[in-house]
Order: sequence, then structure tokens, then C-alpha cells
Amino acid sequence: MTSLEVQVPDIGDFDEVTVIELMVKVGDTVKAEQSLITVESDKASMEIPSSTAGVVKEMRVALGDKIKQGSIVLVVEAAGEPAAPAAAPAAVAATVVPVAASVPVAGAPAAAVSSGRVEVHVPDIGDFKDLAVIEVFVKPGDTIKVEQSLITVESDKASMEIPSSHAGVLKELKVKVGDTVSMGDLLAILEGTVSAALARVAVPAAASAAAVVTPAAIATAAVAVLAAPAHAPGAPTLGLPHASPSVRKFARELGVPLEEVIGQGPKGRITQTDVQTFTKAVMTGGTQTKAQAAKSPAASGGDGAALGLIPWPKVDFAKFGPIERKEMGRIKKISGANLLRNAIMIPAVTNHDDADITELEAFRVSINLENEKAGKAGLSASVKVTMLAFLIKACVAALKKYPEFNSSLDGDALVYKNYWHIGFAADTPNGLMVPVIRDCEKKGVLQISQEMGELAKKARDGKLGPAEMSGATFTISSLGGIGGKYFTPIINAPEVAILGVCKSSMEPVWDGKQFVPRLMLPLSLTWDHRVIDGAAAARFNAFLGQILSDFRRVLL
Ligand code: CAO
Repeated sequence: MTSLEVQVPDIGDFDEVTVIELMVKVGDTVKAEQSLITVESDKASMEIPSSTAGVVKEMRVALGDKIKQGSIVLVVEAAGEPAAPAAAPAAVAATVVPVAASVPVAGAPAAAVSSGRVEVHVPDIGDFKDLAVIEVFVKPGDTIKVEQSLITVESDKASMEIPSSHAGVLKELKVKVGDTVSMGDLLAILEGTVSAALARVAVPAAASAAAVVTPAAIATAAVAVLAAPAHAPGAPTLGLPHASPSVRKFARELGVPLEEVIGQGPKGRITQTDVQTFTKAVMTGGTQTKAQAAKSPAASGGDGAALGLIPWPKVDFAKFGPIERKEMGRIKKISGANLLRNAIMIPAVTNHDDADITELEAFRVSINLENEKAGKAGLSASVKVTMLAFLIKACVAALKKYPEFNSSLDGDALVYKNYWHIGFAADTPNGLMVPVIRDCEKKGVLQISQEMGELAKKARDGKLGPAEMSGATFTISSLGGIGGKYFTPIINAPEVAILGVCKSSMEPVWDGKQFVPRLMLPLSLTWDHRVIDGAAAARFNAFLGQILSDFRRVLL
């Protein structure tokens, strides 16, 4: 048995970092490469791995300590030889090496310039594998600079932007949002006069050499770590928050659970203001943290155990037949957590009704025919008017007549909004998203149809920004293009109602004398019983039905 000191490895450009989390304690048995502590600079947070296996004898760092490359983290009674490639600083630095001959070594004086095609691969990103592409910044035809960010990828430990190793014109982009990538995967093909980056990125063949995830591997690979949550290994990563280390620190100081904060910053990132807003809402009773909700007798958002429920069934499905396990995507995880909270916390009731849209549909079809003709004749841009756009206008009229449907609960008060921003559920390959059309009371059906088309496309392409998904006062979920009769949509908190719409069908309707064929649209209005009562909901649906059967009423 030998006592070995584990040091901070080469952490790239970071001079001095603060210890923000201790992941082991004296007496723990650690494996080689197991994360020992988390450190944070103003740019990134990262976990420092052990260079050897053994039992922790002594901790040499404490929370808040400032440490740098070479600082001793702890002393272990080593069980065997230190892991070969890990954390003596020199060894780590040596793992990140430029391999492709065309890529000059870090610190080489000049960038190489050549003509032709060059492939840009995912650089050495440590042992992160199958990272989800969550953002694409460039498109074919763009002129790319060396180290310009091409995409953002995300694992359960970090989000990072992947830079281009070369400059040139982007000929082909080989990835899209939703794909997963690993080190060495082909990202893009550049053409023209391509100049190579100084080799701060290790290219694919370096993989075996740089097989250890080390901060050095990340920092030296010129990867900007945007969000590396300081969580204990194995902690839940549902709805992984994006936030800079300084915001994380701020949230920690206030005791704010970052995963419950909605990010309003660029790309959904959580900003300091978001943390402040969340804190204020909790302090004023406008919202509860999950921990508070779980403790509350009226209980709600906690896990099943906190609610006194029996545990979720754990079944070995493979015992009954072949299975395939697939992790859920990020959007599904986030929307799932929100839906669960809303389903549990809101005493929701759904009223079903039918609206006669016979004349409205005939009008919509005639408008579309006219538009199509005008479009073909080059007289105007052809916008397809959708039933959903009429529904939005009709809902705005109903929301104005029954303003509590356009309100939100804030503690014991109701906030009535004098704006009518309508969200609509969009089915996308990545999961359910709710883009928002703003100021619908000021817009016509044509403009709403056009904006809806654009927003739905952006949602499907994974290009919706957070601003385009926030601020809704009421939501419509239309399954009309698919089918079904009625359903019970879940309210999108902090809204207090949502309208579900299914496929219209011809039905025999009694007009007082006889049955006549009418096109009937099934409506399902879910409402928060704390704010709205059944009579108001029935009136809302009836009014909506009147407008839809005679759209001139919108003008009244
Ligand atoms: N009744 C009958 N037909 C309808 C209809 C209705 N209520 N609503 C739409 N249609 C028809 C349209 O007229 C269109 O037919 P044509 O192509 O012949 O003109 C067709 O269905 C396709 O419509 P669409 O669904 O593409 O367009 P939309 O404007 O109705 O909806 C959008 C757009 C983004 C809401 C839709 O694409 C979508 O994503 N719907 C799913 C929403 C969802 O998942 N909700 C569930 C949330 S809870 O899990």
C-alpha cells in the first residue's frame, strides 16, 4: 500500500478555480477517474477526476478553496498502480494531442492555409459520447471562421459549443438538431481557401490517447462549457438546466433549485434575473419549489413517496420478451416534468361541447381557393388559412367576454392580463412544443395563419427561441388534422384554461323540424377550478360555439 497525492491536472486556460463541491470524503473507496470534486471558474465548472484507485486518507481541499493545476486535492492509500493516462498534470496535458497532420500544434505560430475540401469532425471532448445536438448555428453557404461555433451539444453533465477547426465556406452540414454525436463524427465539409485552426482541438485519431475525461481535454479542445451542473454522480438529471457557473453559484447561495427555474435567456439559458424572479415568486407565494409542494398537505408536485403513494412499479420487462431501451429526449423530459406538475397541482375539469362550423368551413375553403388563385396569378403571396387561426380569433373574443379565462393565479390574487397571446400545441419530432402568437386581438386570420405556419415550422426544425414559447395567456391544442372526438388537455400553467379541438365531422343535427347534416367541431375545454367554475366554463364553450357558427359575432 502506498500513499499517493492526487493533484489538479492540467485544466487548460483556467488559472485558479474555486472548489464548489466535494464528491468524496475520508474513508471512501474511489476508482481511478472517479470524480472527486467540482471546481468552478467564471467560465466553466468541471469535475476533477482521481488519477488512481484507493481509499481516501486525507482531504486537502475544502469548499471555497482556490486551487490550480498541481494543487493537491487529497491523499489516497492506493490499491495498485495509478491509472496510466490520468491526472498527473503532465500526463493529462499529453493526452490532448493534435493528430491530423494538417492541424498544427497548439501554440504553433501560424494557421495553415490551403485550398480544397476539408472535413470538420467533433474534436476530443473527453469520454462524452452520444451527445445530443441541441442547436445548429450555421447553414450551407455560410463563411466559417476558425473556432466559430458550429453547433451546441449536450450531455447530462455539460452543454458545449463545438467550434470549427478550419475556416472556409460551409458546403455540407452533416448533423441536425436531435442527432447525437461523439468524438470523431463528421460535422461539416468546408471548401474554398480553408485555413486550419491552431491545434487546440484534438482530432479523431487522438481518441485513444485522450480517452480520459479531464478538464484539460475539454478546455484544450477549445470547447466552451456552458452548463456543467454541479451535481453528485447519479443525481437526477431531468430537465437539465442551462446556466453559467456564476448563475449556478448565485442560485446555490439563495438555495434555489435551478432545475425548477424557467430560463428566459438566449437559447433557454437561465439568467440571474430568472433566478431572482423565481425567488420572488416563491417568497410571495406565487409558486412553490417541489420540496415545498411535497411537504404541503395540499400536496402536489413532490414524488410519489412524498405524497405517501406506493412506489412506482419496477418491472424487468425483458423477462417477458425482447425489449429496447431508449432515453427520452431533452424536450420530452422537460415537457413531461411540466405536465406532471400541472396535472397534479391544478384541480382541472374538462367540459366537452360541439360547435357548428358548417358555414365557417365553407368560408375558409372559399378563401383558400381565392388565395390560391391570386397566388398562382402572382397577385399576392398565397397563405393557407387554417381552422386553428379562426379558433384563435374566436377564443380571443371569448377570453375578452370571460376575462378570468385569460388570468393567472398569483398567491391569493388573480392577475388579469390585458393582452391576448395565444399558444398552440405543435407536434414535433422532438416532442410537444407550444409556440405563442402575440397580440392576437390586433391580428387578422390571415396574419395569424401565416405566423402559425412559420412558428410550427420553426418548432419542427427545433429552432424556436424561448421568447417564442413564453407569455401565452391561453392555449389551444388541435388534433383536428389527425382525428379523434374529445380529449382532456392539461393546462399549461400559469394559464388557467386550455381548449382542445378534435376533428370535425358531418353529423345529423335537429333544427327543430328535421335532422340536417352539419359540420360539427368537438371542443374540450379544461379549466382550473380554483379560478373558474363549471357554469362559466359552459358559458365560455357556448359563446365559442355561437361565434364559430356565425363568425360575424366576433365583430360585436
Ligand atoms: N377538423 C377537420 N379537419 C381539420 C381540423 C379539424 N378540426 N383541423 C385541421 N384540419 C385539417 C386541415 O384543414 C388540413 O386539411 P387540408 O390539408 O386538406 O387542408 C389537415 O387537417 C392538416 O391540418 P394541420 O394539422 O396540418 O394544420 P392545423 O392548422 O390544423 O394544425 C398544428 C397545425 C401545428 C397545430 C398541427 O400540425 C399540430 O402539430 N397538431 C398536433 C397538436 C398536438 O399534438 N396536440 C396534442 C397536445 S396534448 O399531447
